[in-house]
Amino acid sequence: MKTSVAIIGGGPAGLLLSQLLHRSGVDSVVLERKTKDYVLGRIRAGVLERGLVGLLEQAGCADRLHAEGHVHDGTWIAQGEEMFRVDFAASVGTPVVVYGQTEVTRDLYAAREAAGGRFEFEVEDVVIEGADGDAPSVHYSVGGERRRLDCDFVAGCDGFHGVSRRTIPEDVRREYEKVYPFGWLGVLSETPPVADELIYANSPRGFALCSMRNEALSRYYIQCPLSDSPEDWSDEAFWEELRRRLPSEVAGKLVTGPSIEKSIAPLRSFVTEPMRWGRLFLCGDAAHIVPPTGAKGLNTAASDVHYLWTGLTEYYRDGSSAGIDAYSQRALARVWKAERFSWWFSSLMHRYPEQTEFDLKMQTAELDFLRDSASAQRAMAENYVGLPY
Ligand code: RFL
Ligand code: PHB
Repeated sequence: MKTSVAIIGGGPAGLLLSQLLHRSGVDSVVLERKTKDYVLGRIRAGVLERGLVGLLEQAGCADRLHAEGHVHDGTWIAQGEEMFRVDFAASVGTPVVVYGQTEVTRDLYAAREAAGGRFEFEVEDVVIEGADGDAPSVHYSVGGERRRLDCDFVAGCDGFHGVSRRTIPEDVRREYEKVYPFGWLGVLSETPPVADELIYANSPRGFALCSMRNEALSRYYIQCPLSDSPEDWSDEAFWEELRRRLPSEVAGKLVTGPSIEKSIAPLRSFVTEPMRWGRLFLCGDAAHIVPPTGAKGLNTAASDVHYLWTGLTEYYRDGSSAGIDAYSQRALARVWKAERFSWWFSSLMHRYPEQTEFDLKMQTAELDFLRDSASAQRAMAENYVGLPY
């Protein structure tokens, strides 16, 4: 098989890139390790920046997002029994949209299928060859049969555990990592959300987040030790702990019900540099991970896709390599700012095992400053709604 861009990974980054390239007249093939149903079953991000919404519009995949997504003009921050609101609309004039990653992925698959996009599912033993030369190829097995895809470029959109990043030689690659000493236990339930907007809560018992997917579907998280597993938490124990971490006024309104998904995600900050090696480009979680506080994971994958899509379009349309040559530097410049914001917001909201009395005072002072200062709120809002591409 032959194509212009071989895309490894059929998650949101790979699908969005494939669809945008298609709209620019550039051919691609998406290779995915799992089945489509498996990919659509993963419950992940829920908050979309304006940049991602704009890309989905350009991809021709935003109709359902506009019909069913919820525009949020602000968010609540709880500090023990107190709550204050950061008003995105008043601070920076831009909202965010609450629409699940699962739905984004579903819309992208539908668009690729309608356009006759080429996929290979359940691919195994993927090997990228010749990325440092002029004629790369991707080799993989499907149902025990070895196949070969020749291409001009390879886009490594295969997430944190994929093969693309590891294809870059170790002496070229530099990795930066911070592992946090806790995880997030997340629950999805068919109950009405406790509030119209998200609530990020800093409590003496640890962090909690009240989020949602729609009027009838809620997503809640609590900080938990890394040694916990979802089976350790009955639904009752989860709801009880969540209530204890929220201001009592909010806790009193919480509608509980059976969980339809329950999982624990560890928190990590990670960046690999560079994001390009020859004709191989890393995109999204394959190149970087952020802790979910601030909802930057999916949105940062989207900004990578923007830089790579525009670079490849310039290459095929104008014969210019300027955009692809600048890709790694442009993407990383924005990635590091998202890393900083996610690290800052995580540090502000969680309880750390080694936290001293002084550290706790610093957290309180920082939260007080955010509550009282219009410029601090503006800085937070600017980052939360997404820095420009
Ligand atoms: P994905 O979504 O991981 O997709 C990568 C795809 O590549 C496939 N793959 C391979 N395909 C072919 N060959 C191989 N060798 C392959 N190896 C892997 C995988 O099956 C998968 O389909 O990465 P992408 O597209 O870069 O998208 C990034 C986002 O998914 C990610 O940043 C966010 O979901 C992160 N994240 C969250 N972000 C938020 O903003 N808010 C959240 O609440 C949130 N929750 C989460 C998350 C990530 C999680 N992970 C990675 C475990 C919760 C979890 C559990
Ligand atoms: C979610 O709804 O899953 C969500 C929202 C905001 C975050 C993280 C996760 O910061």
